[in-house]
Amino acid sequence: MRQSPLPGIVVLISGSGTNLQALIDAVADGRVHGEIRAVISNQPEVTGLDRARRAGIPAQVINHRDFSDRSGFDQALMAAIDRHQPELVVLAGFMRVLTPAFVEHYDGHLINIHPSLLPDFRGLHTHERALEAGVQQHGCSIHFVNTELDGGPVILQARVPVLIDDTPQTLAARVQQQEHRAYPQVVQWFCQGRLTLRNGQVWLDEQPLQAPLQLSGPAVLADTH
Ligand code: NHR
Ligand code: GAR
Repeated sequence: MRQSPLPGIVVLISGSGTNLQALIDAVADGRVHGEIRAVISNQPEVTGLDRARRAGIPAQVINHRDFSDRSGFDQALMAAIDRHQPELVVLAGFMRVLTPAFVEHYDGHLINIHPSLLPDFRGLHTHERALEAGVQQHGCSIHFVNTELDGGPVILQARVPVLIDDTPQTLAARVQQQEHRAYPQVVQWFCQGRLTLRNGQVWLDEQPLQAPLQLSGPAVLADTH
């Protein structure tokens, strides 16, 4: 029997693309019922572009340095994305702040993974700041993007302990293992039509979330990225 077309996904990256790889792997082994139609990077020659090409996904660079202002870059990005008519746009280590025009264009169809337990440590250098603050727990948050930077409604968080001898690098690696579990789960909920944004609130399975969901349980397989 012919299946209905899979929901289309466009992934925006700026770097190594390990979250992209987690999504590619999840699509390949049937944990995400979606189709990654394109990967777009604002940085040329990053590893994430190779990951896309290796998976047979169209990979494109739109270099923000080629534009004189943010709105010109965002307009070009929107045109490139809309060619693929995606249901979902996924920010996966994407490092450029997006204009309100961009965010509003994809309202309810744009998600980000941020390396902290929001609302703590919005912005950049989150692992350094978590260590400086002396928190005992850290982690990642997946949220719908709105015009408030890292301030959109949170869908799912995953927590890790902070260890006494952690460096920003060791802490980042522990957080990223959880990112690679959490992001495919959220993308799958969206692809299944179970996850929506309504009037600024996250809904899962026809229920509004009263608080962010928490990913629990140990990773079953060692993370190999
Ligand atoms: N755009 C909007 N409107 N809202 C959000 O919540 C966004 C966003 C764009 C990206 C990711 C975010 C993160 O998870 C994200 C969330 C980049 C910066 C930043 O300051 C801040 C937050 C995030 C991403 N970028 C610098 C800039 O001038 C450039 C830094 C660099 O190139 O290294 O855009 O943390
Ligand atoms: C991830 O840890 C992600 O949470 C973070 O960058 C890393 C990207 O890794 N995102 C941000 O800092 C956004 N400002 P990846 O390219 O290997 O997926």
